[in-house]
Amino acid sequence: MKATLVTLTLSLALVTAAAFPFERKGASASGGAAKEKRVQYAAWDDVNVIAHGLLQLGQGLKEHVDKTKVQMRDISTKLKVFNRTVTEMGKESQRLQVEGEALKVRARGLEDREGQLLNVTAELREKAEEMQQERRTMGERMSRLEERVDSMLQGAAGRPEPHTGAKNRSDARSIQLMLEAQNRRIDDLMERIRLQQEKLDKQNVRIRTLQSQIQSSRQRNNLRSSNGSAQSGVTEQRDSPVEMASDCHELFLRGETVSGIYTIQPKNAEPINVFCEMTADGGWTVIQRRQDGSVDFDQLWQAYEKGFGSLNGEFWLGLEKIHSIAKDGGYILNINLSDWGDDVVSVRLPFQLGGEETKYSLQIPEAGTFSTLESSLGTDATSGLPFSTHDQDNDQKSDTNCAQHLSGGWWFSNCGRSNLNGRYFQSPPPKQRHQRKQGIFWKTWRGRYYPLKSSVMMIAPAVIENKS
Ligand SMILES: [Ca+2]
Repeated sequence: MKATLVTLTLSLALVTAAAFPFERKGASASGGAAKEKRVQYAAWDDVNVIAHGLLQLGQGLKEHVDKTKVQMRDISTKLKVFNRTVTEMGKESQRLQVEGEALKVRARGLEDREGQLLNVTAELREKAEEMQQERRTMGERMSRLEERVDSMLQGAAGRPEPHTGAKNRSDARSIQLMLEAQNRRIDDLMERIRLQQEKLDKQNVRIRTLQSQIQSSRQRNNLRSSNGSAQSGVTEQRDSPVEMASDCHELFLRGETVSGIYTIQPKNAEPINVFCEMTADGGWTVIQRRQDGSVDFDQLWQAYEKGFGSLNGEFWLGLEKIHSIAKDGGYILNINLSDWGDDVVSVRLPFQLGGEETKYSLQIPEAGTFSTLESSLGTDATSGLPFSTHDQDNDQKSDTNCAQHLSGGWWFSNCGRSNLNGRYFQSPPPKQRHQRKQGIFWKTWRGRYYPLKSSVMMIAPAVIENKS
C-alpha cells in the first residue's frame, strides 16, 4: 500500500511539473512577476486538492485490503477446523470398521470352536454308548461263564478225577481274572468320559460368556455409530461429532425438550442411563427420587455407590455416577420437597462431589450466608462432608453411627439436620418419635420429626441458573 501511495505522489509531482512550464509559456513576458505567482498558487491549490483526494482513496483502499485479509484469515481458520473434523470423523469410522472386523473374526473363531466341540461331544457320546454295549456283552459272557464254571464244578464233584478238577479250577480262575481286568478297564474309561464331560461343560460356559461379551460390545458400537450419525447432522461445528452428550443439559442444548430416560456419557466414563428433567431453562440430571415408598432405601455402601431403584420411579442414581457427571465442578444441586398438605419448596445450592477417595464428600461452597432453609444441608458441608451408610460410619458424631441410628445413606453430620434417603412413611406417620425420626426429613422446613411426602434431587451446570 505504501508503495502505491509513493507511486501516486510521484506521478502527481510529474503532472505538476509538466503543467507549470505551460503556464509560464502562456503568460506574456511583460505580465509581471505578480501574475505569474498567482497562477503558480492556483495550480498548487489544484494539486493539493487532487493529492488529498488521492490520499483518501489510498486510505480507503488500505482499509478494504485489511478487511479482506481478516476475512481471509477467518475463512482459513474455519476451513482448518472443518478439515480437522472431517479427519477425525474418518479416523473414528475407520476405528469402528477395524473393531467390527475384529469382532467378526472373533465370532467366526468362536463358531468354529463351537462346531469342533459339538463334534467332540458327539464322538464321546458314541464312545460311551459303545462302552455300555461292551459292558452288557461282557455281563452276558460273564454269566454264561459262571454257568459253565458251575456245571464244571458240579461235573467234577460227580466224577472225582483229580486232574480234570484242578484244570477246571484253574480255567475258572483265569476267566475270573480276565473279567476283573475287563471291569477295571471299563471303569477307567467311564472315569475318563466323566472328566471329558466336565471339561466340555466348562468350555460351554466360556463360549456363552464370550458370546454375550461380543453381543454387548456390538450393541455398544451400534449405539456409538448411531449416536454419531444422528448428531453429525445438527452439530457440524463440534470438534468430535460422535461424542455423546455428557449430561442432560447438553441434551437440552441439542434440542431435547421431553423429560425421560436418556443415555449420556460423562467425560472419561462409561455411558449411563439417566432420567432427564427438561424445564424451560435447561436439562436437569435427576440423582434421587422418593414418591411412594416402592423402593427400599435402607441399603449398604456398595448399593449407594452403584445406585439402585428404577429410573421411572424411585431411585438413587449412585455416588459414582453423580461424581462422574459433576467431577469437574461448576454444578448446582436442586432439591424439590413436598409435604402431606402438598406444600412444595425448592432448595438450590452450588455443590461439588468428591470421588471414592474422599468418601464422596459433598462440598457446598458458602456464598455469603445460608438461608434457614439451605442450612439443613449447607452448614456442615462447607469444608466437605463424607457420605455414610450402616456399614461405613463417616459421620461427625463420634459415639453414634447415624446411618444405623436412623436409616439409609446420607451426608450425615451429627444425625439431625437432614436425611432425604430415610424410611418412607405413608400418611399418617407412626406416633412414636423414635420411629418417625427415621423418616425423610429436612429440619429447617417441616422440622426434625415430620416425614416428608416426596423428594427429588437433581443437578445441572451452574450456567442454567443465570438464565432462570
Ligand atoms: Ca459416627
